Amino acid sequence: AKEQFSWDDYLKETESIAAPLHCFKQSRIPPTNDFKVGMKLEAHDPRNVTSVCIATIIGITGARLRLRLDGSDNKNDFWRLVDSSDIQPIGTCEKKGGMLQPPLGFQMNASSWPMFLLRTLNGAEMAPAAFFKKEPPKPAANCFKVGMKLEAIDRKNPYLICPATIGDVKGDEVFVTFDGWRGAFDYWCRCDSRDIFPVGWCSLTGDALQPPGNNVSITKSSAKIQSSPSKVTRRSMQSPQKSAPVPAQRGRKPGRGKPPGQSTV
Ligand code: MLZ
Repeated sequence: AKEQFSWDDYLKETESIAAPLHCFKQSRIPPTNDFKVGMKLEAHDPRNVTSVCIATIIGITGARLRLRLDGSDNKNDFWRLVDSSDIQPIGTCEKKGGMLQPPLGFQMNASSWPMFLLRTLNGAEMAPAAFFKKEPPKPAANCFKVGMKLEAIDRKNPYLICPATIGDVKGDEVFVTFDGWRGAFDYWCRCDSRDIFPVGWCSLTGDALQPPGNNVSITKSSAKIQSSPSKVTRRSMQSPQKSAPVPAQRGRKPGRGKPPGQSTV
């Protein structure tokens, strides 16, 4: 049987430490996910964040919901934690004096929106208010240090949560690097991002943590982190992956996602 990824072993092998819980804007114990597929709620449109829209729960994964905006296509699904401030019970928008908006890319004529809204809400199963959990408080400061390990959402494949390493720290931001993927999926984010989780998060929520990739990362930052490059190589040979190696530059926007002075060798 294929050996399962173990953080305990991996932290030892890489001689690294897990980022402490208080670094993250996540609850110490992941919130329970009581939602059910098919329920509707209000969500901020990720592509037009000032708009509050109706969304349907398409899937449940750990403490997250896979959401699709009503009137949108099936190509723009997004994932939100059950304690995200981006989601709220149906009726919240109206209570606050707001108006529900059609999603960006509403598939019908704009004039048909009021009728579409009536129909989509008619007989809908609305997610109960008690299922929405309070957003955890912000960390007091950016406590992350280069080399610390964490679990992070792969923003190019947002259903995936993967082992990652802090590659750089600048002000309130951190550079999240994905172990074994040669920088192809790395990104900068705020230290209070909801996309990063402490080591052990997935095992608590029941999410499937992806194993690290098998591509040896040779960036200046990782050279700084990895005290022994031979260990990285050994690790990558121990965990063969089915997926093809990812070219280092794949999908990277020029001038973005990489701190100045950091280069892939
Ligand atoms: N196998 C897919 C997904 C890779 C996910 C990496 N996550 C850090 C690919 O190669 O695109």
